[in-house]
Amino acid sequence: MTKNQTVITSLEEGVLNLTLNRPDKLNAFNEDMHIALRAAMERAHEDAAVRAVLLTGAGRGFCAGQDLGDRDPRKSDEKPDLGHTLDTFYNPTLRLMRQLEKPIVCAVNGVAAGAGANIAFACDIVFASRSAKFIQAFSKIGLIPDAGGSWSLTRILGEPRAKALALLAEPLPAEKAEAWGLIWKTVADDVLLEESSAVATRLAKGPTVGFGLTKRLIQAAPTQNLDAHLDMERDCQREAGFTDDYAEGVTAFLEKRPAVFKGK
Ligand code: T3D
Repeated sequence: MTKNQTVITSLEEGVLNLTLNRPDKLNAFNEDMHIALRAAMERAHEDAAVRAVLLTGAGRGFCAGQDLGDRDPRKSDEKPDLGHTLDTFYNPTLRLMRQLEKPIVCAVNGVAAGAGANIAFACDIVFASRSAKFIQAFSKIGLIPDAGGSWSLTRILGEPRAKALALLAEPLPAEKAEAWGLIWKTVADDVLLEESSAVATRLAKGPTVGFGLTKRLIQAAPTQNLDAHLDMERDCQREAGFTDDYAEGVTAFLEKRPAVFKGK
């Protein structure tokens, strides 16, 4: 286990476990945490031993977005260039998460506010503890929903709900987020990590290339027509059919035994 200041990282059974670790600040992002999370996502891309990612938070919160202590207007006369901070920190990490052709499971263990909520929505399978809530806190401080929030909320929920969440900044309880299709599942607080970790481990033992191609297809679906998408499915299925895992899956079926996938 590697323990740095802000993101605890460990690799177990093919799962890269990432715990945002500034619990006294509800895991709000300072520069160190931005850099550590980005480095972890880069590792997830490059390290073949990583076949799934599990993201959670230490303490009672998942992530409270940007550390506002680092944005204190009383400490500087200069107005910050937040476009620059998005370019430098949030956007590269969000792109790495969406482009990662391995599953990312998120265990939202408590409040997820601002960019913290939207980072959770960028994951592939999101579990939340029953006591968790999601807050588009941006409007309370005069900002817009970032970390992909104005995109993901609109795509998943449609304009009416996306606008109400963003403009009112009211907490959305985990169970309602599940009912609205924003997350996969709400579970009891005391089993959150166990359940989400079991799913991440199961995914890490799966056909990684096929999972990556599936993620690519589903993410491309909203922006292309059926014709283009059918062509893309053909290309991805061709690639999947060339994997050792496909041969193993079919062999295992015919031999009436569980498949042992290698992620190749
Ligand atoms: O700047 C850029 O780069 C642009 C990008 C922006 C991205 C963003 O995410 S903007 C949105 C930033 N986040 C927020 O506005 C949320 C602020 N936090 C809250 O509204 C509340 O803390 C919560 C609703 C999340 C939770 O409330 P509660 O009552 O459960 O906890 P609390 O008492 O407010 O917080 C506990 C501690 O965490 C507290 O510290 P203390 O008083 O015990 O020393 C609080 O100050 C600290 N904390 C919580 N959120 C942040 C934070 N400290 C710094 N930054 C935070 N975002």
